[in-house]
Amino acid sequence: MSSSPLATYAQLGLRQLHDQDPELYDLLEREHRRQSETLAMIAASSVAPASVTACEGTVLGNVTTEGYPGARFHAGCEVVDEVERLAVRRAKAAFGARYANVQPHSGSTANQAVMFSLLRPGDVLLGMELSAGGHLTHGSRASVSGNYFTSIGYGTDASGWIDMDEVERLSKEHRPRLIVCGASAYPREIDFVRFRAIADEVGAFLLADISHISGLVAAGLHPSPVDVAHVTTTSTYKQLYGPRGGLILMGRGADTPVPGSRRTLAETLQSAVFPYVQGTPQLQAVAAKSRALALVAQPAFQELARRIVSGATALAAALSAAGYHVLTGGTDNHMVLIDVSRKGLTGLVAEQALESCGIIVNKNKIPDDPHGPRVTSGLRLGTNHLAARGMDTDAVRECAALVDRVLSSVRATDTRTWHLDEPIRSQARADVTSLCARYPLPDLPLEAIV
Ligand code: DSN
Repeated sequence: MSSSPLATYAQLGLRQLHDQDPELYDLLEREHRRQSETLAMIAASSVAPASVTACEGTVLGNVTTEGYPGARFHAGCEVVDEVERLAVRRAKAAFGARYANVQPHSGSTANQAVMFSLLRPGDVLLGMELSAGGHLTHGSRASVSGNYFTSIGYGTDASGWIDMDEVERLSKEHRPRLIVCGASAYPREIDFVRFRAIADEVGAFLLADISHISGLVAAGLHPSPVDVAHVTTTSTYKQLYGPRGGLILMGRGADTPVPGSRRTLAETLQSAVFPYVQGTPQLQAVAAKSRALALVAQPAFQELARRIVSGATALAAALSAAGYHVLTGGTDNHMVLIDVSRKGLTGLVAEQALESCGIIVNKNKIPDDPHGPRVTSGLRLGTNHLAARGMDTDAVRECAALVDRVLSSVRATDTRTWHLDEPIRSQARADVTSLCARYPLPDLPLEAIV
């Protein structure tokens, strides 16, 4: 293997980078070290195994083509056709889907393909408000989805639970053509069945964007929307531990006729990705998705998924016991949302103080938040990384204690500035470094290759 053309090419690339471009090589090394030595608790990310990342550095990236396997617009595709067919088979197997499209460059592009093929400009789209935990692409005014379509937003109640009665009321009032469920900041199970019943009642399509919870769905730890929604989308770099990219999936909905056309949903979505919103696929990313999906099918992934959920449950309980207001009172998935305003902090101050100690989280808006998205009153924490490090619930409780130690010690001087005594900061940083060393990321240092 070490002298195969593939391995030689990968090693040569790193060696050339090291020798010929030390400035860039050093930056890559620094980032490698930063990820190893900090506690990432960003709910929207994970860590791709080295074999996934290796696929992205291969010569598949040199193949320019358009179309799908067996129907390309360029020659030279006999190998990449097999790569893409394998990825499609693995995506269908991982989610029990009848249809899978592995070409979307991201979850956002996957959502665009669905929206731009099923809606006309001005059609009504009902999605979760960004400020309530939805996603930019679900109809936010800041995104194309909230400008080309007439976007209506549903939210949560004051405790943070999706208000399904509001979803039903808004659906009956505005008669959307598409309802979007799925969130980027929501710690509870999503009731796909009720969403579908509402969609059917008003004649809407239902799109489930499971980007945040797709690993739990694949592992059977969250109900699957694949046979419930008309279309399901996900990004591949969050809970699938894959590369940057997206997937479109369909179960029973695949054969649904699209009103006003002679095509099924599967046929419509196939041409929505190419040629409607994308051109050349990134075949190196398709290979990396395929590798990640193979890992999702292994028993070890079930164990990882269980650790994600038990870790988040332990994190929510520990923070709650330490006096934090945990939205919805807990979590069903990988995510915990806390209100830091009751500790006299903004989300921005809490995020920055934690980062100075090597704990990486993100500020997040909470219901009725008086602050904008760059300040906020909340924090979003997640356990995808902690689970990948092999942390059990005791180790997660150590993380919670570190978070609490920093947030109890930092003093906000206003909404954006703060002070943390240096001895407290440096002790917390040292404790984070030692926790990271006890639970190392499963990776391969660059030095071992060069
Ligand atoms: N959707 C954004 C988030 O949840 O943070 C990025 O993936």
